[in-house]
Amino acid sequence: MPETQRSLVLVKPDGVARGLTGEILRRIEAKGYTLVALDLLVPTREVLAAHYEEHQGKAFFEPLVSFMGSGPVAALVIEGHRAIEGFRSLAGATEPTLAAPGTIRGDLGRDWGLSVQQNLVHGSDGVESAAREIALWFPAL
Ligand code: IDP
Ligand code: MG
Repeated sequence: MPETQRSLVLVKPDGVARGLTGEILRRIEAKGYTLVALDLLVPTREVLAAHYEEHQGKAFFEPLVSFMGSGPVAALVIEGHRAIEGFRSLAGATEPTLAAPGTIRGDLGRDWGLSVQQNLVHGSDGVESAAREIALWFPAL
């Protein structure tokens, strides 16, 4: 029986600032996933520190939290069979230089030589992280 999954997706501040929100949403919808929730907000440090708790202590943690709080982010919840894995596939590899052409990061992103990779999107990486992240960003869901 198909198991519907939900994933938390963020269009990061670089994606919103570059006017790529619509293009990224278009790719998600064209793939066939359903939008369940959508918000545009500047996230607080508290939310970002919790969101990226697995990366605390790493060299890029502070630059990452600073970058993610530098402007509006489009936060969304998407839904579909295997949507968690499917969005990670749409997004491509973390490093935009290595991300395959055809992916969001591969087609639209590049390395800017900064201390944190500005790679346009976040997507939950598993069922447990998706549940945790959706509760963090959309407590009403
Ligand atoms: P992911 O977003 O592909 O899941 P993670 O390893 O969870 O990648 O890292 C979270 C975010 O932190 C990345 O999307 C990227 O913006 C940034 N990042 C990860 N690793 C590095 C690094 O080695 N140098 C600079 N920034 C990094
Ligand atoms: Mg990750």
